[in-house]
Amino acid sequence: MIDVKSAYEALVQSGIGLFTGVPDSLLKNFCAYVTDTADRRHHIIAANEGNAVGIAAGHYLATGHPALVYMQNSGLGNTVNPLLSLADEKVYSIPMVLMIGWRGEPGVHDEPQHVKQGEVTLALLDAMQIPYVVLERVEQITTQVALAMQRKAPTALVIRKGTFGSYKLRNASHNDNPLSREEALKLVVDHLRKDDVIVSTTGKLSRELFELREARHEGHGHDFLTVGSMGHSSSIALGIALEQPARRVFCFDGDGAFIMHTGALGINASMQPGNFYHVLFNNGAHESVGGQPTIGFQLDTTGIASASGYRHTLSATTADEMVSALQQLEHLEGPVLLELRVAIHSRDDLGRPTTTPIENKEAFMEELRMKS
Ligand SMILES: Cc1ncc(C[n+]2csc(CCOP(=O)(O)OP(=O)(O)O)c2C)c(N)n1
Repeated sequence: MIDVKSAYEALVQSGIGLFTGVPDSLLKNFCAYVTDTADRRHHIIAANEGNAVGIAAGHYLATGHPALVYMQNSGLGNTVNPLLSLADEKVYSIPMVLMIGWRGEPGVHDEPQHVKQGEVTLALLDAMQIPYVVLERVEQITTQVALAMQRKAPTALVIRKGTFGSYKLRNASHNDNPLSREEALKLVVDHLRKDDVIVSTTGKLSRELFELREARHEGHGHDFLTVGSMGHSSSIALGIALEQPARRVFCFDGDGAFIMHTGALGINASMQPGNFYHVLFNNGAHESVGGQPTIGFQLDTTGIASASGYRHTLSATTADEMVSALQQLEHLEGPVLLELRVAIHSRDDLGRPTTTPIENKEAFMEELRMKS
């Protein structure tokens, strides 16, 4: 086990000038240490992992120092283009070090969305010709930074579950919103019509929705749980809404996911689906992977939606405001964005879906067939 302080110090001493990335539960302790230790200008939680590669490239151009780009292996896909067409030796040859949380490592039990990603993580790095080590000793950090500088190209540190020792975040994000995400979710589900369908985002929101349906004995056929593919739920909902005009299609989004691919909003709006309702559960954090802050409350999310062309936007914080907004929704034609400002909280005993993604898809498609 590597102590996060030693890892951080090894990175800084070997010349890493900036930390940027998207948090991951396997990197939770490391990210917490960076949040508490690096100054605000030198730690940037990015919109998506490709965004972080861009920031790292800019940092190198301006300073000659490499940056560390941290991510879950799910985020590798978001980095492929800037790694190969910007940082690669055959283009601008820009050194940086990737720190990649290896979810779904073969032989280690993990959720379905991580299995294939885990199987191909090392092969993806091989295909991109990025030299990597699976981190076991702190000295490997120094070597990988030196290698990035010597090759003037990206190198990687692959992080297994349990690699880093524990660390408790001192500067944890906090907000004063009265309702938890799960309480707000219950209010929304209370206001749904029988035929409404939901596409819910990656992380604990989908797990809470699954448990709520179980508790209410309602089945899961109305819900598509986007267990992976963070940031794409509203696009999935758009694809459905356009083909199912007779029913309301909801996207239940998180702020981290919303920010990850905000361009999707303009595309959603450009099609003007009258049956499209985008509910953003904004807690200003990546709560599902450790509560690291997002820019959720610095952004005018309803302003972005209106400027993108959504027909109506609403924002609510208290239970009364949420109920009133949900009642208004009954009379509003989409596309609508409803922002629900919620606390950073989840239950310790929150379970995971007990059905497989394929079962979820089949039940959902069966429901869609009934009204198409
Ligand atoms: C491309 C990608 N990057 C990172 C992750 C890891 N991840 C899973 S859930 C999550 C946080 C989601 O935050 P948000 O949308 O704000 O929802 P919250 O958990 O706060 O409700 C992250 C970063 C991922 N699944 N996919």
